[in-house]
Amino acid sequence: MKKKKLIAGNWKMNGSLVANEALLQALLQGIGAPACDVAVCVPAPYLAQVQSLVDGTSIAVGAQDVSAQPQGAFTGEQSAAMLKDFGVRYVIVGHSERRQYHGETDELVAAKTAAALANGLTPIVCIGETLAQREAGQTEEVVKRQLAAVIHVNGHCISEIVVAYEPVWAIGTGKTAAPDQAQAVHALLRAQLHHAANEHAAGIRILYGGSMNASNAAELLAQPDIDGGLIGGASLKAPDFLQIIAAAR
Ligand code: 3PY
Repeated sequence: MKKKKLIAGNWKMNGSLVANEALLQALLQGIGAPACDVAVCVPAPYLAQVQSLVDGTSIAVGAQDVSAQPQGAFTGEQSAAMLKDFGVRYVIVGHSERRQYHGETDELVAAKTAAALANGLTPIVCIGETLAQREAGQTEEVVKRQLAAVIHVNGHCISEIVVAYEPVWAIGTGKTAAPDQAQAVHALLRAQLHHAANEHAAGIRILYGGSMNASNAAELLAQPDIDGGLIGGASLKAPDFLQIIAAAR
């Protein structure tokens, strides 16, 4: 089954009111009628600004994290319901930078995924192995464990999530998985989803992330099990992001 691809920008902790407006204006001028779904996952303080700039366009808004809790004494956190209030459609969950710098475990990532789904947000669940794990031959074991944690989120159909395979060694390093290396992991994940969710598995989008850019996107996106990209640095440059969007058909 051919799925519509998803290209999602992960702005990380970058941007300003002025820079966001210039970037989005350039994107909206160049985007035309994209063949894929497009989203920008922006820092929380800019959700309202970005939502008002892209409202009614082909660009959807995403957040970069969500609390697993519904409300209460959790200083600094944002609930899924709050994100929904701002017109947010997607939320990145379990990015390796959160796993690494904030100690997020598979269990917490699963709880955040459940909170997002319960509030009608689409979680983009990130999984991926470190360089040490790849070199120790543990890639399959690691990504399968991370995916298994979110497959059986209570009461929700797995087809409502997006998976992003982001090898940690390719994040912010300029290194990218070769297309066949990435495809091999995507095929494993697809098989795992098929086993767990069979009739829904074919509809689940598995994105590749980790230094996808304007020069390597077309080859990565041509792989049979790569259904889009989660784009870091290249999503901050309008011409590059537009080129990646154009490659996703
Ligand atoms: C990257 O491309 O480096 C990312 O981390 C995307 O999420």
